[in-house]
Amino acid sequence: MILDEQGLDEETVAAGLNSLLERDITYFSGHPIASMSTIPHRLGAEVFSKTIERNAGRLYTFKGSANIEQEVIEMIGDLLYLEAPFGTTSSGGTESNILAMLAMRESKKKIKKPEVIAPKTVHSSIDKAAWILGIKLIKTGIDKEFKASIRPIEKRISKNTVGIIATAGTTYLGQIDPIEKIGKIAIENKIPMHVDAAFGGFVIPFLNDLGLGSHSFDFEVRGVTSVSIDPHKMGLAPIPVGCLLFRSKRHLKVVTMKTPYLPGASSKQSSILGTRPAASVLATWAIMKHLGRVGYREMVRECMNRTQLGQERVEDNPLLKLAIEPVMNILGIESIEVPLDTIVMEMEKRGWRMATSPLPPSLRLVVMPHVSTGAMNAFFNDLNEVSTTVPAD
Ligand code: 0PR
Repeated sequence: MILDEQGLDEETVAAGLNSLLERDITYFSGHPIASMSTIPHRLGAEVFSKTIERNAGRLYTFKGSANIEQEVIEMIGDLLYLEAPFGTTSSGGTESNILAMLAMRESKKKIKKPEVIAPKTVHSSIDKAAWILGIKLIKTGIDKEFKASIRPIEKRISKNTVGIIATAGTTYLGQIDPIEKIGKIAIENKIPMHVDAAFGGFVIPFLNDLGLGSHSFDFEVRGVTSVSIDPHKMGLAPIPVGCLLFRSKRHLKVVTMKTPYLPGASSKQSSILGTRPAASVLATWAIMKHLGRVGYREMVRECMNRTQLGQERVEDNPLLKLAIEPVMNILGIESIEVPLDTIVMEMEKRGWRMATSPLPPSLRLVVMPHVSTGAMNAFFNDLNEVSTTVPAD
């Protein structure tokens, strides 16, 4: 591909782009069934497209956007039981986790060989953060329900520990670690604790409301010092937008950089990115204002209804097995007869976009709002065919 000397007319460009984009499998097809993103809410998409030039890295110029970012932080604080939140929006769960671990390292600056303890089910962005920040990551064991075990965490605490991490809505199974018990350990040892609720943050509060769970996972738990939550997952916002909240101002302060040549609010940045879109943050504000708790609760209810349907379809097939009773809208499906790789290959041939998890070896199904009842049934009809070695007649 070359950069043409003479530009092409708009129609030719659009036609070329469209023919290349035909290879994308969009959420509208229902086929991506292992994605944590979804079709953004219409209102959010509209706000996004009208505000694409706003820069959340230049908050002195974009003062309105700055206020709106703060209101998003406050609304999310309200959702997560934190009256006076200190935080920042980010580009997503990875950036939020890097910042949370940076805060841990910086708030215990005297420790020269910092270590963070995390159960082995944490998302790969925690490994990435440890790598970038020069932190030693100590992975601890899990129980048979794939939740963090407590004893191994306690055992690995040392004079070098700068933080403990737990997950509320694990990537593989949507499992929730025992946050309260880990929070106690954090308090007893005066260690910061971060909860990665990138996926679960917009799910668990509504599961609790719906009587589909009773989980304390956020700032309600005293030992929790930071929580990350992604509007661009179950918050229905357009990519990219995450959010990281701290309980104390001090933790935000240690991840804030001053840029002396920029005026006012622009001189302070708590994100890793410099220039970054405000559009997805503004879209988040609009979606949260428009949906309210009732709107999100209904969305979670619908996703859980379809998760239940998936659970029943797995239970109806003796050659499939659920890794755990689903906690949220994620299903981990084990295959008893046919190897997972074969199933994936066969399902991909039928148009599905699949993902597998290593722990336990299973197919991963994330029942996002775009995964309709029709898509669920079509998926399980195909899965029934490929999960057996007996050919269909
Ligand atoms: N925390 C949890 C629990 C996650 O599941 C994810 C995303 C992140 C953090 C990172 O979020 P961002 O992608 O917004 O940075 N997990 C997604 C998934 O597993 C996407 C993903 C996958 C991201 C692999 C990074 C990656 O290396 O579907």
